Amino acid sequence: MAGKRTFTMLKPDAVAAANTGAIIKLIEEAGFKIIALKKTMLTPERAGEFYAVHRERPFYKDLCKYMSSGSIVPMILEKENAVEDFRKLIGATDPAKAAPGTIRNLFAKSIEANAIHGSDSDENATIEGNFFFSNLERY
Ligand code: 3AN
Repeated sequence: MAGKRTFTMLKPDAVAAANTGAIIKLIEEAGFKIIALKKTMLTPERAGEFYAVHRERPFYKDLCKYMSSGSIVPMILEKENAVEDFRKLIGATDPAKAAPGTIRNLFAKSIEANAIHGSDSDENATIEGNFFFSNLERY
């Protein structure tokens, strides 16, 4: 499945602002098929595990606190060239730098509360998808 799937997660700011439906509409209109989806919440410990690569960064502690502050919507998506195309659809990490029309440009509140996550490689898409979903061979 290399290159065909990516992982995304609507963050607490987007879910709390009732933007779940609007963002999913943009994702589907861009040609991504939803393979798996759920609404759930992370504990600070689970958020820390998910963002372990950022352990040494100054924003790590706040990020874990923020990511466990409300509901999230993790999803696995399918499309040709999924990882790269999805990163284009969501825009830059900092919403002030996100291109017009991208999901972060439209919905993100700040560099931390930036509405949505998108995997940065095929390898991480698999790891992150497996973090939230099991039995993916059935999807
Ligand atoms: P992206 O989500 O665009 O791949 P990463 O992987 O560099 O960006 O960062 C992961 C998450 O950490 C971001 N989505 C954002 O919530 C948070 N983050 C990144 N950089 C900063 C920063 N300078 N200050 C606060 N939070 C940040």
